[in-house]
Amino acid sequence: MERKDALEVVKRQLTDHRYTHTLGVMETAIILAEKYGEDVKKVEQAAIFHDYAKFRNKDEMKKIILEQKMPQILLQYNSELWHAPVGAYLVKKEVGIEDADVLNAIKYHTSGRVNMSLLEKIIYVADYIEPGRHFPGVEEVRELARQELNSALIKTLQNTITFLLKKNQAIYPDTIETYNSLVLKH
Ligand code: DGI
Ligand code: FE
Ligand code: FE
Ligand code: FE
Repeated sequence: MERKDALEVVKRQLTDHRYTHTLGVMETAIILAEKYGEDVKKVEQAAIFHDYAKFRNKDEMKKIILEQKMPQILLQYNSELWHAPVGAYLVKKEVGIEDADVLNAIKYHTSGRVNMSLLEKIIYVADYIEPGRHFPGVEEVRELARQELNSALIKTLQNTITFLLKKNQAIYPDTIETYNSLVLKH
């Protein structure tokens, strides 16, 4: 699918603010793809569709998680986590995207997972550092991303986990396991 058509499809699913975020993720992810040697068209597609399900209602997402036999543990955690696996499912079903790596980059863009592919890492980091993001510490991650992708990924996970802890939120197991696996490997 051409970039223009893909953007038109996703725009209908998103608010203006979230669409602008999506353009930022696309731009950032392409820069990372060129730097780290990933397929630019795949990265572009994953970035465009990563938040496809962000505004689906919770009951619809819950039904999909139940019916598609996704990890039921998701339902115990913040519903903010649901749009990633549900998005991968819907992008395949409604848009016809079949590339497994692209679908996994969408599926794991919120939690991460152990042994992420290069494409998955690029989308995860780009989502955090795109130009529209203004989290405390984001500039440090932008600098790390210019040097070494795994360091940027670890810092993103650290910041996210710290943010969740401060808000008294539960940490999803994949998030912790992703962090641990990277720190132990590094
Ligand atoms: O969809 P975006 O806002 O672009 O970003 P995202 O999909 O990376 O994250 C969405 C939200 O999910 C964000 O507010 C933080 C939250 N989140 C990420 N990891 C975890 C989490 N929430 C919980 N409870 N546990 C996690 O491990
Ligand atoms: Fe998201
Ligand atoms: Fe993210
Ligand atoms: Fe996003």
